[in-house]
Amino acid sequence: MKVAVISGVTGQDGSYLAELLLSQGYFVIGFSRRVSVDTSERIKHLLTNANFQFEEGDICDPLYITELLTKYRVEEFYNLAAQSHVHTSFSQPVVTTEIDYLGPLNILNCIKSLSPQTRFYQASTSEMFGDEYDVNGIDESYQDEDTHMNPQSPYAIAKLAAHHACRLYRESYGLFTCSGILFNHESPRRGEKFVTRKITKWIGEFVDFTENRKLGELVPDEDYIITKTNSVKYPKLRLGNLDAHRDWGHAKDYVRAMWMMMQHDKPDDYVVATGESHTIREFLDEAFFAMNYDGDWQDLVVIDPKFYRPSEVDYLNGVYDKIETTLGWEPEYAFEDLVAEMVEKDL
Ligand code: GDR
Repeated sequence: MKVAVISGVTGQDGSYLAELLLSQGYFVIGFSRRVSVDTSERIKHLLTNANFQFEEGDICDPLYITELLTKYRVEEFYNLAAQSHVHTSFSQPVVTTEIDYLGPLNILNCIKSLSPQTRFYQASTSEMFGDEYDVNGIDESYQDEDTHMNPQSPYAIAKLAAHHACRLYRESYGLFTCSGILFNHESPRRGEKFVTRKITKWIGEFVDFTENRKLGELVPDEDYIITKTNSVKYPKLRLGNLDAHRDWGHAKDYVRAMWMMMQHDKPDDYVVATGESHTIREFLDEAFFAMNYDGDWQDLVVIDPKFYRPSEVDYLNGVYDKIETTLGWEPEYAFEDLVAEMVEKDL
């Protein structure tokens, strides 16, 4: 039985990947770092599976990784653990660098010394492109594996360092290392601080609160949604920059891409994206459409400078030709279906 390790198994991607690997007959060891609250919500249904082992461990701890690699014959190691919130990385740059760069570097060193046959997957990100893009013959902007990278946050800088470490250990020591340059990927399991889930969760709670009461005409107010009859008073949805473009895919599609990279005979780096870019405004259009709201969502949303970042990534639109040609991967979920699924789950 193949043994796979997933760091950050309690996250959105970790939980979907664990399900996929178990369905493929793997023995899966998933770990995440100890915190005082229960974070196992997304993997609760896997805890009774005899082929799934959940542990507490930290990617930055050489002893833990050493013991893992000596105790088990690990064939595939997926590093999904990260401080993954871009905005947070501006206020916690050092911790972000420790987790997002020194963590994978620690794993690579342990693999190199103790278990060089172990295949390693690194969760790289479209944030590494920062403000860079290329332009094609029909004037469309895009990013692919050859686009120059100019990271715009401490998070992206740490991820880019790890991306290069991964390539270096492949080229210098012959390790099987792959980096997936994943564009934004969402699902009903997405963390509540990321913009898509923040929106759909707010919609779910708002609908619950109003209990089908028709809003009708609203009293103008900066912070609250107030109906003329006063039957509803509810805090507005507070968001930052609505004009950034993101290429949003479904996390389920993206963990399949991770696994496919690790099955190929040659390790490499791949962009994983949908090739479709939307603004946050367009996500809001689609989400309020899915909830059947008949008014103007702008009456329910307030722009709060608190959610603006010191530096923004304005435009992301990935070309996934390389992974499609080499591995036969393509996304199955359309943008509209993704938003509808997220809204439906939160309703
Ligand atoms: P991102 O995801 O930074 O792209 O990174 P996020 O959902 O946080 O932001 C997307 C865009 O929405 C704008 N925005 C807001 N974002 C948040 N979180 N909260 C808000 O209230 C808000 N209002 C507007 C942001 O400014 C941004 O432009 C995600 C993470 O999962 C990374 O870990 C991963 O590497 C990349 O996707 C690919």
